Amino acid sequence: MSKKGLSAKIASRKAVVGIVGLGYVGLPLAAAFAQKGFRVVGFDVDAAKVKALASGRSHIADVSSPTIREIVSGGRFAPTTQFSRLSACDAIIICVPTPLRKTKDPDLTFILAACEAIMGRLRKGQLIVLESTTYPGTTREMVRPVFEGSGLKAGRDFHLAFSPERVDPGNKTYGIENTPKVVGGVTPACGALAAELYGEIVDSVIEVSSADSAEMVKLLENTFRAVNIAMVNEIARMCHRLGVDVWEIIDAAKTKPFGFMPFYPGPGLGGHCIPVDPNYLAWKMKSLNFEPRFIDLASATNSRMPDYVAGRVAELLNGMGKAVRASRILILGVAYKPGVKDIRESPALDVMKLLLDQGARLSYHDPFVPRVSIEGAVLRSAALTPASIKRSDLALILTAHASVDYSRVLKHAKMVFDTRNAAAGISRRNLRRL
Ligand code: SAJ
Repeated sequence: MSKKGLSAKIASRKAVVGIVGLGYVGLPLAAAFAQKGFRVVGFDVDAAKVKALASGRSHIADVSSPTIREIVSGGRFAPTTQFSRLSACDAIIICVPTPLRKTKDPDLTFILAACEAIMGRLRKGQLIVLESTTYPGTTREMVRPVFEGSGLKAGRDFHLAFSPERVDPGNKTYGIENTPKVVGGVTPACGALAAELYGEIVDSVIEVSSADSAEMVKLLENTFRAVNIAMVNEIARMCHRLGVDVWEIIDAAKTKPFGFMPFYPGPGLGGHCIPVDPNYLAWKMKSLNFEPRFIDLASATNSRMPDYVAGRVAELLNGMGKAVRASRILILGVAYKPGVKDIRESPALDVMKLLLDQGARLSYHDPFVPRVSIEGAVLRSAALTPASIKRSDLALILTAHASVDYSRVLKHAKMVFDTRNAAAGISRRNLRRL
């Protein structure tokens, strides 16, 4: 099929869209295309996930099971593990994970596996888009050669682009439709076609000049966050040393109506985006003999926060005539950010490990996380009762879930160390803040 032919199928929403990877990025994307009238084939290697989706059950909080039931029963969404069906897709969007190896190097095995699956079914006229966050050059240097190994040429026989995912799990304000979508092709024609495809489901498409540029846009967005979070974590340590309240400082600074954007200190950097994405850029730059000093400094600064928090806890306990060893510490919040159950890279786990290593007796309460395993021990979220609060020598707030009653914690606790300003506005003699 020619570019014109695919363009027409996109415009008439008759194009069959394949989504490879049905996680927090792929499944909402599949639902968005299906709800706009496209036929979508969702590919995943996890047969259990596929089976559940086929029976109308969603495993992603941002896509409801009724939505899945509706698009599956309406014949708009077909979840499958049969990658042979890729040949029937006119457009294929790759939404697989891009984690880091233990060595902090990029792990592109999932992208490679997806490309190899597509490679075997690549045919003239298809549009392939990579959404997985990766270093600049991946689409052009790695993905394109894999596909051109078929003898087909990008920009002539098939089309290839990159478009960074901007899914923010749990965000009730911004979803796929109203979040501008950046797109860049390995050729201008590729970029234009990808822009047409996304233009059918999002309000605004931002086309940039190349796939490399689109890859870099995403890394700028998330490196911006990692560096600013690191900076404010260092400011917090400065403020403590200076005897001023960092939360008061930030609240006053953010009254500046221009030229300032607040970030907040905490026990460290969690999640599967912000601690990971900047390392993809750092890795690429080091391969070009360029020293990514801001990224390295931010990573070191953020990684040091769990130790800093554990040190402050020890100081507070010492002030109460106690050692960390044998002290009962009630942890409030283990998820990586408020309102989510995700504990990936959560700094709370690092703090808990440090305190356990010093002999503390930990309990925790997190309404979103029923159990965690730390150092081989399984801890279960305890009910937050006056008794459980009173029993602790210190309550340590690490994630500020909105559903927790912090004034109640302060009422019954001997001491509260609040690393998230969860108890903002409450001043009590037994409250200390980061
Ligand atoms: N954090 C701080 N201080 C801050 C902001 C965040 O310590 O001022 C910590 C959080 O507690 C968390 C980590 O940083 O542990 C990451 O938090 P995040 O707010 O960046 O949330 P994420 O990881 O879910 O990031 C996602 C990203 N979305 C995409 O990559 C598509 C990010 O670009 C979004 O800006 C972010 O959501 C968001 O704004 O919610």
